[in-house]
Amino acid sequence: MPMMMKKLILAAPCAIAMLAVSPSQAQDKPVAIRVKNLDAKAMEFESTSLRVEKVVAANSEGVINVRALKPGRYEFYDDFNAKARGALTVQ
Ligand SMILES: [Cu+2]
Repeated sequence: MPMMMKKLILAAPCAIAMLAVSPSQAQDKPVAIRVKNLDAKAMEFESTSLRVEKVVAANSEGVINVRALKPGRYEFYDDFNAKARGALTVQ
C-alpha cells in the first residue's frame, strides 16, 4: 500500500454506515476504506460504482482499496442485508 494512500474509517452498524472522510483526498489518490462490521453476522460490503465487493466476518473488519475517484456520489450497501446502505461523497 503506498504511503500516499488515505485511510477512511467506515462504521457499518446494522442501519446506516458513516464515513469519516476527507472527501477531497479521494480525487487525487487511491483510498483505503476500512469497514468495521459491528454485527454478530457476516456482511458483504458491495458497491457497483466503486466496483468493490468484500465479505467482512462478524465483529471484524476489512480494508477495501479503491482507485482515485472522480467527484460524485458512490453508493454502497451490505449485500447480505439490503437495509444497510450508505454513500461516499467525493467533492
Ligand atoms: Cu455481493
